[in-house]
Amino acid sequence: RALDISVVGATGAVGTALIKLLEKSEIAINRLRLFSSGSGARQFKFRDQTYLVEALRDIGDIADTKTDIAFFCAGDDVSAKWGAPFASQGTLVIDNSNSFRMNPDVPLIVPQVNASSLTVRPPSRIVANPDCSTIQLVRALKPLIATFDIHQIILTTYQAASGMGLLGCKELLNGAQAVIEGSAGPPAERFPVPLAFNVIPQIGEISREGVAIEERKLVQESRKIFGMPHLQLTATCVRVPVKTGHSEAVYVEFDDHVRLEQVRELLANEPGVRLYADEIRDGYPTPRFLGDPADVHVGQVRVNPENPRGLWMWVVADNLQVGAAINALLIAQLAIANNLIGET
Ligand code: 11C
Repeated sequence: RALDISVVGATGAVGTALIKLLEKSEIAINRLRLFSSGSGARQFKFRDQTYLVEALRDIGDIADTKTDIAFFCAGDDVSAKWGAPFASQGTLVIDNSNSFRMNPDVPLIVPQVNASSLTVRPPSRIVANPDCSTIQLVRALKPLIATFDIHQIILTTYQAASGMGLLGCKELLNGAQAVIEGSAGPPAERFPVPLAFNVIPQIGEISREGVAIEERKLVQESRKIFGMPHLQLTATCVRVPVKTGHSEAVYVEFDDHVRLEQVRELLANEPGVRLYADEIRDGYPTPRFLGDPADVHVGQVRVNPENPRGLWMWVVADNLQVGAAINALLIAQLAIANNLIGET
């Protein structure tokens, strides 16, 4: 049957990407509702109809929000305030924020990796979409974790400005323009210091132990998705002046010697992973010149010459697509296929 669907955060970077994907998807949609945490009042054309964006603050009766699925793409505060009330109406909430990911009643899903964790209706009626850096990491690691015993994983991320939404992109572009024109540029607002022509080793607040929120998310979310609470993983997360596309330098240390050809074969056969097999002939992925935005792009796969148990790889993906909108849509399709939508 055709579904009623809402998108909360419809005017943001992920919301607009998701609306485009929904429009092209095979999901039959009866009614679309678009909400914004701002003033609303914008219009979207969707499958030949025009929809007006409604302001969340104008919701009178929460029962009026009931749809089959609500995608939340408006950030932590909006999800924390509205996610549970929407879910309490029987709506399946697919939440893109950090508000519910570690809640034991909320499955944290990357359909290519742990679809088996979404076979029954979650008691909370909320399913969480992981952080963008986690999604591309676990999709590249999946065939390796399924095949080998892992000693530890150490990674550094190189994350794009659009991880901070449209305002993050705007701040980068305005800052770059100002520097080119010879001025110091505006003070940083979305980032800890100006990002243009710079590199910032901090994403999110830093704890007393010195770990930034983004670094903690990568560890906790990967452990939950793989169902491996003791997986040894540590990360340094860095913001770079790239508009879209997160990159990760990932070092995997196995328990035993690793054979490069076997790893390459596993990655090449992993659906949704595009392996750049040979750096000299095939090159390597870079965020600005990425191919299919639905793929996780992996290059520079090489064994550490100093340690035959160690392997490096370079993992790049579109943080708004693979890292958010596409994963949310795949979660919806999985929930629909598993009959988790509706009253029964
Ligand atoms: C960034 N990964 O690149 C963050 C954005 O918890 O979904 C995603 C925030 C989240 O800034």
